[in-house]
Amino acid sequence: MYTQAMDVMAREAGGKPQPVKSAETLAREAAFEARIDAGDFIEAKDWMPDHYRKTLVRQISQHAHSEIVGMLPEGNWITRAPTLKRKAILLAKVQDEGGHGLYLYAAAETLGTSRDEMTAALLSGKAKYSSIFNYPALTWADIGVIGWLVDGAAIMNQVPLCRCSYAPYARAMIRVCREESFHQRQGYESLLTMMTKGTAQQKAMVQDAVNRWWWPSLMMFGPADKDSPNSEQSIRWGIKRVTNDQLRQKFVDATIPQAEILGVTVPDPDLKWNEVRQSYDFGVIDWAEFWRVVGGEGPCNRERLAARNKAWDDGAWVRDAALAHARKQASKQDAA
Ligand code: FAQ
Repeated sequence: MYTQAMDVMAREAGGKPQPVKSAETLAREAAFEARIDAGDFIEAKDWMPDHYRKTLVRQISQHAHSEIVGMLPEGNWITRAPTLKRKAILLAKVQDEGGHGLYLYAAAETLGTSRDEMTAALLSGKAKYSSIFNYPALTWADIGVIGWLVDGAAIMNQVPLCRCSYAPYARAMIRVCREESFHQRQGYESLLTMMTKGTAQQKAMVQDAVNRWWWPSLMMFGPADKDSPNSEQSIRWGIKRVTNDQLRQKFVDATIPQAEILGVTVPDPDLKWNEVRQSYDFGVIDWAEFWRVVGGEGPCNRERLAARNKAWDDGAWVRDAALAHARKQASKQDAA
């Protein structure tokens, strides 16, 4: 409700009208901050500030959408996997990603946002999902590289989320991380097979895939800390435990030795070991490309949204049938 007091506050703040907080709200906020400072975990039934709730819904729903859209680049290769073993592994992996999406939607629902609202936001193009899934998987080597680099980056980002201050998200992430770890290893193993036993053409295919996925994988961690509007508050609240730049650096440091074992190089002339920092220096990310992709202008954004909308429309009869069945069961129970 808009009050005169809000006008006064707005004039003082020199900006948008801010509601005056009651003494009760201020006391609750202070108690909440004290719990966060003490390292407590917050449960769904606990009081939380609106902004904490909104930040979590934003992050968790985007994460869920990423898992669901993330099924598309790899799902496209299930019918073309080179052996039965690789097909079974890929099927299991893509199915796991669908499962991750479901745990995450369920975690977001505990914050009071319905699955229907989140789905509508994804299908209309309003919601974000990870930039990485707007790049195409052109060859079979891309499937190995997605496991190695994309799942590798996802794990690096998600292991700290197992300690997120919001307990339902943290619990979901524990299971997700166990499965992501299998995903990363199967990708790496598939690339190692191609690089050690493959033909010259297969080795070249792996190098080409690394060249295309390297920079987009580094972009997965989000904008540089200085340009990340949400990081400071999210770290303060224990939603994120490690910043975007710190995670990106950890990923580069962990991945380069793996690239050396594989026998591939990353497309970065500025990459070099820094003795002083005991860490790799790496080149400048093309942030204009990142924001273009996040803004809907990546190579596959339209294709991905069209695929999700088609799947939703094609599944209408399944939802109708499930609902009709549930209604019939409920009326039988009422009659009994
Ligand atoms: N793509 O202030 P920040 C996976 C947006 S799952 C698109 O730094 P924040 C598994 C950001 O939302 C991969 N948008 O934001 C898999 C914000 O916009 P908003 C997904 C991005 O939230 C593998 C704006 O930029 N993982 O790979 C991206 O503090 C293989 C400013 O950014 C997660 O979602 C991006 N890369 O930090 C599946 C993990 N980066 O919301 C299938 C959970 C940033 O204000 C196959 N999420 N933006 O409109 C997070 O940890 C965080 O949300 C970050 C961003 C780190 C992604």
